[in-house]
Amino acid sequence: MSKLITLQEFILKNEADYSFATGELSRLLSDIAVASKIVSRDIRKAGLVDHIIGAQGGQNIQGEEQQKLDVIADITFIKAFEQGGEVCGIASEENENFVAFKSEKSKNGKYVVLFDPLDGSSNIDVNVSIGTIFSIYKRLSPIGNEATIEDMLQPGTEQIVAGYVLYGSSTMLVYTTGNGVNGFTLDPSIGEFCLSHPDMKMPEIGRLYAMNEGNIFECEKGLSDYIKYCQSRENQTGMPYSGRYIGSLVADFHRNLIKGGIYIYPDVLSAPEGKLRLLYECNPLAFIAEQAGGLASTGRKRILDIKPERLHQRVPYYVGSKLMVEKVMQFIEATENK
Ligand code: P6P
Repeated sequence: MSKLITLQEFILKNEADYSFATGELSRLLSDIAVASKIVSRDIRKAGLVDHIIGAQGGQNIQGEEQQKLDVIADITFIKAFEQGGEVCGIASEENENFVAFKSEKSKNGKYVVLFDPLDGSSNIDVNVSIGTIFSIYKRLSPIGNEATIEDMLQPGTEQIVAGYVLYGSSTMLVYTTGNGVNGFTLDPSIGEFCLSHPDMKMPEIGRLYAMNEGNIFECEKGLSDYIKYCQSRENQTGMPYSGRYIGSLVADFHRNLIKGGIYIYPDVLSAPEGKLRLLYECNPLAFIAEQAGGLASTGRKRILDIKPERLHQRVPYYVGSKLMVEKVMQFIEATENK
């Protein structure tokens, strides 16, 4: 039986991966792990404690009805970042503006974190897996000052850490520091994340495509042609792919990371820029995808190269197995060049 390696041990063992860190980043990753355990605990009891389940009654910046767990998760992560002292500011799906922490300790923090505290939260009431997505950057503004908007609007190529927590049949934390992707499963009996998926690699091709096909008549022809290709025997595997759409990005992404597949959320009439947010959904998962051998594109350009202009900027999103993302881009280009 292989030795049990906890997340803590793994972080310390790999601290040399990021030369400029002198322990702060390790502490920040540990803070994220603790906050994830708290959120996992709250989610696991959501069905039992009626004061949690259901809508909070407010709306977030996206105009989406806030579930109580959204708000609780957002507060839990913000507290962890503010109290840890490694982070000078954050941006989150649940907050219209970025938050620059005010304490002297936080103003000396080296990092900013952009995160979606609970993506897919509309699935909470129907007991479908949901997730947290996070992205860590080195601050650009001078240490000792408050964080600035420029700290938040960095291209995805500048990420130093990206990760997600999947609250599924088990709770998993998957992250990269730019040296591959590793997955940890929470063992509730000891309260530790344990290394369960070392050096994760996304299969070059898979037979699963994840898209809300209710949008099929609203998307561009190149994409609808690609979906027909997936459903035919003309595709790269010679067998029709299976449509698998959970409606929860982290769950769909994680399945494709393990089995191979593609997740698609295009620009459609009802969402002309796409639905997913660049900074705290698309960029972190794009970093992980590329580190695992996959790709992430708008259908025309690499996600990580985009220079962000707004905190809650949306982009069309194609992410997953390399050969599948390349193929849909060929379909889109072919239609454009007709
Ligand atoms: P639709 C959840 O709100 C989310 O951001 C992703 O987790 C999910 O993949 C997508 O939106 C679902 O959107 O329009 O298909 O319901």
